[in-house]
Amino acid sequence: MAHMVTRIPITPGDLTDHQWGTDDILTGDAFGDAGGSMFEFSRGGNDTFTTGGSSDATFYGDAAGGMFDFAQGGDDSFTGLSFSTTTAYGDAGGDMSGDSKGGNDFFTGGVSSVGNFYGDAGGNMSGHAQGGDDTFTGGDIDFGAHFVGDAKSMSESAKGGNDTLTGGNNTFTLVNGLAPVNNILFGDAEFMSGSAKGGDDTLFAGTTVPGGTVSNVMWGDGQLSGGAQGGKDLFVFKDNGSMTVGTINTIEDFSQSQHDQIKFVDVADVHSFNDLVIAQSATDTVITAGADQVTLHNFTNSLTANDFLFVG
Ligand SMILES: [Ca+2]
Ligand SMILES: [Ca+2]
Ligand SMILES: [Ca+2]
Repeated sequence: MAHMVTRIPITPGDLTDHQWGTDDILTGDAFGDAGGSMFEFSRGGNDTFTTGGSSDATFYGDAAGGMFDFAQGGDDSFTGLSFSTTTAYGDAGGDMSGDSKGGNDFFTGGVSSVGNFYGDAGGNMSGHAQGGDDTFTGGDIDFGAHFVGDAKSMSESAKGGNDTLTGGNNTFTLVNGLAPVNNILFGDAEFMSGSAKGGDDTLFAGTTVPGGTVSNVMWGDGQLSGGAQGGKDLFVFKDNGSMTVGTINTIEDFSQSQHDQIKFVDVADVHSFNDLVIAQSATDTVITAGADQVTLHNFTNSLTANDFLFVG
């Protein structure tokens, strides 16, 4: 027997059964599909959130509440958002549990904003919840990006998606001049416990024009406890002409057993492992690559050529 699928316009309530949200184009504070939660076999539509503003704003790709049972988020796009503080959740503002699944969402930071973006859930992912493969681009963010690939926290058997996160760049703007841009990037979640498993994420450091400051704090996975496991993550430091990643870059959870790697792209005079200067400083390892520097926090193993990739 075929299930009755009904497309439901944006509702302030819940989506249940086989209800499926419509595909919408939205401006200002908004949720893409449900103001409540999503249950059973409900699905979110593929929504587009656009347009800037001046105050703070919050966006939910699918549900402002949680996603439970077999609920599935749509593939949503957040772009052109230029509020003072923009908070966006790719799928659910709250928790995801059961066999719920996040969609593959796209986030782009706007000028003069702080971006707090969560690829899937603003709360905890538990049960067998699965994050989507989300893409974050900081763009010319004025003060900083706080990007989390999947959820605020992950527990039980939740699994993170394979996400791509690019920090914001420090370019001169009328609002901020050249004040520091601070990026904090988590490939999966701020806290991971139980049997949670991180995805294979790619993190790009943000850059700055000469005379400016950018800092990049990068977590391939997040803070692990219990039996939680990290994925195979790639950390990319890419200079763009006179715009560089600078020296205030830290990788908080670099792991050789997880096969993490560090990639330098178009860094002047850096073409191979032999061009790096590697030194230990207390419990950290400091990698100097030309004019750029990356510090591996709480890492004192020997680095080898296998830990690095080079382009340019
Ligand atoms: Ca949606
Ligand atoms: Ca997502
Ligand atoms: Ca992830």
